[in-house]
Amino acid sequence: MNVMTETPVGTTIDSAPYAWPWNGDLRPDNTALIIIDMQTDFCGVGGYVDSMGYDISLTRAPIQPIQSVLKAFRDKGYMVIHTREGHRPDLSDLPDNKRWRSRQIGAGIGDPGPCGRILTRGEPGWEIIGELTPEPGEVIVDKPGKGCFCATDLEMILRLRGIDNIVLTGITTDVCVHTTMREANDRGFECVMLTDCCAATDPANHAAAIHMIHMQGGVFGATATSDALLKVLP
Ligand code: C5J
Repeated sequence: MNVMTETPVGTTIDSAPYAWPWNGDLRPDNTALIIIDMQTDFCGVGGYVDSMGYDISLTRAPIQPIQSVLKAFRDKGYMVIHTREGHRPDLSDLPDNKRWRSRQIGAGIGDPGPCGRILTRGEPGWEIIGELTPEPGEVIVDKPGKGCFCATDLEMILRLRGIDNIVLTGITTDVCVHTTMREANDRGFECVMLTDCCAATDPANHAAAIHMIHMQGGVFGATATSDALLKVLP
């Protein structure tokens, strides 16, 4: 029988292009929620995304669905990880080309803005938004890049906790979430992206990012809605 058509024993969710996780092994002990870059710089007034002229109502739309997933994961004892994109105040971890590009669009990383220095650690804009404030005991990963595994200790933290499955939420679907999903998939983690818990600065890019995941039988994993996950979360 084709592996894709086998029904795994255990718990799976209504996801595409296959019932996730692939082996039905979905438990609090082996599954982590990652909430990516829900910072004022990405979804607050005067932050990086706002300064670039993009519509922050798009990047704010996932806040409420993420809150629901976060509550369920906390209540059931799952691992929760938050990430923040940002650079050291001395900008020693900011590549010149990244800074140059951000200045081309009027939101220079490290430059002063309405929420402090843009995408700079310790500044108000870099903080995680109040609606999704991490609780004591939850891991916070600071990253200088788009992917959460690049130049961070995330992989070590996941391996030490015995995590196999990763539930991806946050912003933006096509940049930091997608990059992280690809990095995690290459490391052997089983990933699902919750479509209503992610957003892009362009809805077409959000849709395209989902479509890419569905290729090749789930080339990076699967996608689902938060409702589909919450309905069966053990
Ligand atoms: C971007 C992110 N888009 N969190 N960062 O620059 O996706």
